[in-house]
Amino acid sequence: MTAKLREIENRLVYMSFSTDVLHSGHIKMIKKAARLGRLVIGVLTDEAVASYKRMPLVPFAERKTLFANLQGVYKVVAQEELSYKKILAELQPYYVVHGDDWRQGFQKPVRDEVVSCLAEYGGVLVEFPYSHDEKYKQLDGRTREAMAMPDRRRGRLSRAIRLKGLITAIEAHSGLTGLLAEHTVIYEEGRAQQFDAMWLSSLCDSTDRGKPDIELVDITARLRTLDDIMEVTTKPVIFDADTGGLKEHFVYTVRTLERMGVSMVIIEDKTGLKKNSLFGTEVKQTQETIENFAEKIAAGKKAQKTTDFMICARIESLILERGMEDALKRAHAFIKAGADAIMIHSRRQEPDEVFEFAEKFRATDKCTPLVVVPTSYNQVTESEFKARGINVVIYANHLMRAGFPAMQKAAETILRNHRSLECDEICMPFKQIIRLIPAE
Ligand code: SPV
Ligand code: MG
Repeated sequence: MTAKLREIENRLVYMSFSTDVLHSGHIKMIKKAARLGRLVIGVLTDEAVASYKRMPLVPFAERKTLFANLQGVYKVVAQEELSYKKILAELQPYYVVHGDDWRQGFQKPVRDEVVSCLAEYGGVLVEFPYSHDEKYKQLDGRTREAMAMPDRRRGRLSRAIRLKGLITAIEAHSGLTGLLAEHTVIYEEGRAQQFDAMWLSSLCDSTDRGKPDIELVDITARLRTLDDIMEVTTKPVIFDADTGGLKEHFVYTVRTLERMGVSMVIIEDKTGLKKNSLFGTEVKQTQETIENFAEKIAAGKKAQKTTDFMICARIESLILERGMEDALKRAHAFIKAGADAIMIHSRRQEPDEVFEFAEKFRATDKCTPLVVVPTSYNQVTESEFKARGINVVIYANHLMRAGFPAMQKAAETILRNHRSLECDEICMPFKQIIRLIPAE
């Protein structure tokens, strides 16, 4: 064999994969790529996949094994970032192979970076035509359906917190708002930005029914809303269970939520007639004793059947102006009773007290997830929360608050004009609204 031939055969060819499902289209591409030289497959780590699309269904180790056992694959490596920059600098492959679909759309910035990395050392980009086969779309649909099943959905919240450090949740109070939470996506620097989870707010569920947020909308009614949302979505759910009710009732709530696939229930340490926290001390609200609330948490933990269901204790000491020491004392006591996470709530305009709590809490507890609801101190960005040791940011009422003024304006516009023509410009075209719900 001539030296030239050997050199050609030994050329490294690099392809990167994030897919959960390997189909014949991928196999075809892999076969073609393997003919170019020694094929190295970069498998995106779970962290990398979660950071730019959704949580992977199949964990990294399994995806890696899958590729390692394919014919024509020389080696499998971990690609730790969406960007190819680091891995290309390390491997310096002669070829990078990709489908041509990334020439446009949100992956273009990633492609542009690959092109400039290859130019630095004279590498070549090979793009194979991307296959838009209907059957691959169906496969993807089936993967999504599997993600909606309770056992698949439930554990994804704690996994996402572990992988990403900080996750976000947006409120949903109906099937339609659930669809928005599920599908709203924006593209930024080659990444698809979307919400990780949904918040089943008691405030929004009550408001949507024209009722006050005082546990009047009971758990049976709340479960109806939950089921409507779960029917049309796949993302993990954080359920606002108010005070959790009586300990004897809470154990049933835990089992039901767990069975339905909810990932986390949050209960607040109040007793008696619960009022919304944003009222603070303007209304009469009573905080539960540490002992009683700890007992409720312990009973809930004992009742659950799986290991991935989380009970989060929500502390109202700052809302009710009971002080930082009380909030911290409660946090430690509730964790001792079995709480898997702590939500610290505040209604101040400034984040100072939440930051102080996080700092003091993290001084002794590095790992219990911390949850915040920054409705009033909404100037803080997600990256700042992350830097301060917060793990879950809940946007608790924004779809409800955005929807109501739009509906009110439409109603007033019709009344003012005695017809609906003028209203059209603020309404979604009816041709679009009938397509809003995806057909089976
Ligand atoms: C809710 O959304 O129902 C909450 C958060 O419990 S708050 O309204 O801020 O109390
Ligand atoms: Mg609530």
